[in-house]
Amino acid sequence: TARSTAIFRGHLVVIEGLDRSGKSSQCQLLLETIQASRQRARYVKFPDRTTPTGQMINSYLTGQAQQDDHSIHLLFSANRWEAIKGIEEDLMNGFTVIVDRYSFSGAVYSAAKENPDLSLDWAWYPEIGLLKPDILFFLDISSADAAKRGGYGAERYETERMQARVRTLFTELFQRLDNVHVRVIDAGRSIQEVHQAILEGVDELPWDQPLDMTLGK
Ligand code: T5A
Ligand code: NA
Repeated sequence: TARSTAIFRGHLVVIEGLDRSGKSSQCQLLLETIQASRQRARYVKFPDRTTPTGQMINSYLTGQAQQDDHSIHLLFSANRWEAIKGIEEDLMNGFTVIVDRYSFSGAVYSAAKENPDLSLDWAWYPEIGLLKPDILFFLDISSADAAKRGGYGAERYETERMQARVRTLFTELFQRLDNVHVRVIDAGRSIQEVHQAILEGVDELPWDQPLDMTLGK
């Protein structure tokens, strides 16, 4: 039978990774490639520093403001929750939504602070019930390769000790979340090679799956 005018929803594609692993570069390339093939796509970055919660987060990250560890953690989470309805609408309108950092960064960076009252479990909890990505690409890079891309910047979490803990915790979190489709990508390769690896994963995604709001359940 002829395929009717059924419009499939877009894919929720999340790109996570260590600092300077090339997330933003890859999101941009993926966006361009999808749009060049005449499909609809949008780019979303977390934290979104433009909203009121995002402005508070930005002040914290740049050292202009102090925050309790739990309080800043919940602001990062709120910054996602306030965006999720819009993302859902875009997906239902057929846009592939490319997300630059998501709940996984959210849990891992807070838990990496070694605050005994802020475990990975505690940090994950506020993310439960957000949209589950159709695929999550984890851009993995050794600290040596990352260092070649320029020194750490001035923002709060950009220290070697913090980065090492973040890497360990990402692995721990992915092991726990056995229903999330995670693909680890060697991000030490050229920008084009990494792009090809991501495209292969995106091209394999089915088009007929319902939206899944069960992240972490
Ligand atoms: N955070 C975030 C939380 O604590 N909780 C949360 O909930 C969230 C969402 C800000 C901080 O907030 C934390 C995590 C962060 O510490 P951010 O704004 O995403 O988060 O951080 P950014 O500084 O924007 O991102 P990164 O520094 O991690 O950079 P990217 O996006 O990974 O890397 P990109 O693409 O900008 O590339 C970096 C450099 O490397 C080059 C690029 O040209 C660029 O110069 N490059 C390559 N060079 C060689 N080979 C390749 N394959 C390359 N790919 C890129
Ligand atoms: Na970035």
